[in-house]
Amino acid sequence: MTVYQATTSAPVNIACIKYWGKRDTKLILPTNSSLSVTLDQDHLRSTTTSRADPSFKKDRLWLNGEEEEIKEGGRLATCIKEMRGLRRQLEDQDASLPKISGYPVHISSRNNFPTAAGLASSASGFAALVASLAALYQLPTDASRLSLIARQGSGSACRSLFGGFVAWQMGEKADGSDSYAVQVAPREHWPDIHALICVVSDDKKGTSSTSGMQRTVETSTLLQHRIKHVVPERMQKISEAILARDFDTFARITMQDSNQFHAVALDTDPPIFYMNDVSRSIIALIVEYNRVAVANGGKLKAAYTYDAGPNAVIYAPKENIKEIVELIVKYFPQAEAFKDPFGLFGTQGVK
Ligand code: 2P0
Repeated sequence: MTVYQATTSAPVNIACIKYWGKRDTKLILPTNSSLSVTLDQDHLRSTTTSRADPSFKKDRLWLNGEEEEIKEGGRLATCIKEMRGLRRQLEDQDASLPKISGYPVHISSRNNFPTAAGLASSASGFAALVASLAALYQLPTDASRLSLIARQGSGSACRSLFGGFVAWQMGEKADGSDSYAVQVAPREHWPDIHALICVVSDDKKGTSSTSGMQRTVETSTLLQHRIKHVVPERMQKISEAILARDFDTFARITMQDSNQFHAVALDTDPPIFYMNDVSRSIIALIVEYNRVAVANGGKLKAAYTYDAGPNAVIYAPKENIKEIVELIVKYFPQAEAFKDPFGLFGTQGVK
């Protein structure tokens, strides 16, 4: 008997220009474009196995070994339905293909890092889900095409289908057909950039991104300014900086955009705080590190960025990483304790 099963994995991505706000909550269409770096370390990935079998009674999904309900009309159901639809189209065109689109699927997904700690588990999770169904159904793997479906699982997931430097173009159409991810440059274009992840806390975050960003859309006037007058130019400038391997500009824009995202969260009613005192101390440390470099006639040496949680991600050229780790361990001696449990503290290559 033929077994129809496929396993794939997808990495976490960390945004330099942040996605925060939807203009369509069902299709997950954003209020601004965003840009991220896909991490290429083995220990920041979701790995997903999908299996189609006529003996299964219904579609089921397990996340880190715990079964999750696949709610009708929900994000998981939408992604599975869309992928199944693409398989059905292939089967309609080619009668020799086995009709596995009619079989229920069982899906098992595992993250090798703490879920919901502001480390974008939904991004790698939905990207791995879509990639694994694409492999199961033997669909042509055009990553931008798949990103349209991963986007409907979780917005940031569309960016994890590519390695390297990735833009999610917000698009204009009401049906979302032009809201997908494209690769700005592959990892090999700029291998010198590394990401250092400092796990300040691995607790589940207080306000989920989905509900937090909707509250921001409804209440923040600063968000409207950001959408119209800030992000379009930053997308352009940071893309140029990546293509030119200009770390100074890349770092400046990355830090500005992290700051504005957290300002927009604070401008939400009621306000949302994702960073804590340790997060802010790490910002102060990086600001001082850069200030000294510039005062000595040099350029910026590191850039911090924070997502919907307190953990710091620091981008820097490889030659600076050792010095930055030493600085952090000096000022945050407890950082040593973070090294082992999840292996997240250390240099992370980016793909
Ligand atoms: C980002 N974040 O661009 C931004 C920065 C968090 C801060 O994408 O509702 O989990 O599933 O589309 O993708 C978090 O948002 O939200 C996010 P949904 P998602 O990475």
